[in-house]
Amino acid sequence: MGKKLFLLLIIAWFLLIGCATQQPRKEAPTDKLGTFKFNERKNIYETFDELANRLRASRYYVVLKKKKIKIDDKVLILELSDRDGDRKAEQFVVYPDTQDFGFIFDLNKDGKIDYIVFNQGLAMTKDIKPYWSKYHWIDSNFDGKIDIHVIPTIDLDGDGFPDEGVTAWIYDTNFDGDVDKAEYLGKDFQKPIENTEGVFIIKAWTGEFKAGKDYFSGMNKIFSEINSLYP
Ligand SMILES: [Ca+2]
Ligand SMILES: [Ca+2]
Ligand SMILES: [Ca+2]
Ligand SMILES: [Ca+2]
Repeated sequence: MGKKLFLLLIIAWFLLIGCATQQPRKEAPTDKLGTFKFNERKNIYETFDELANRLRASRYYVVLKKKKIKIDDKVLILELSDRDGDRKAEQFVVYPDTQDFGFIFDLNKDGKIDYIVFNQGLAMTKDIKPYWSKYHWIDSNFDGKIDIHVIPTIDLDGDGFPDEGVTAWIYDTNFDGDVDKAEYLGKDFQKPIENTEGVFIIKAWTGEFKAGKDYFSGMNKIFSEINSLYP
């Protein structure tokens, strides 16, 4: 009898542990961040980038919502999925024939997405190690429109590989859709990008490109569709 009781207790203990580990986390790592603060942008960026890596590796995948959307005369399917088991969406996918997927977050907890970690694709370090690279798109004033774009594959030394730890930040500081400011952020430097006749020339891994007028409108189309489906 004593042995049986002991065995039962052991089983009950394992069941309890099992249930406890299946409970959704009470506090997400992003909860500590609170709202978007410009001075903490690098820490916010790093926190979400790491979180996106973890969510992508998660084996949990439950589709919560689906919607037919139309972007530039293309009919696509937008899907929101739960990747951490809390029954709320963290991932979006647009298909067919797109590589558009990413992770979505509500930084200020107003029920609307304001932070997207968006698939950029495979990139390569200087020692030829492939890794998953992603853009960050931020609605920093929570008005439903993206106003910051972060590009992680920047090649300032021109060796044909992304510089480790260097990002380009493109800002719409007056929230009218046009770029007003841009900068590079490195591990220990901050370098403003100059405004050349209304455009900012960004030295990306894949070549230089210009950011200027109406820069955010393409991304805002997907962004507003995601928000219309969320939560
Ligand atoms: Ca979730
Ligand atoms: Ca929000
Ligand atoms: Ca905004
Ligand atoms: Ca602007």
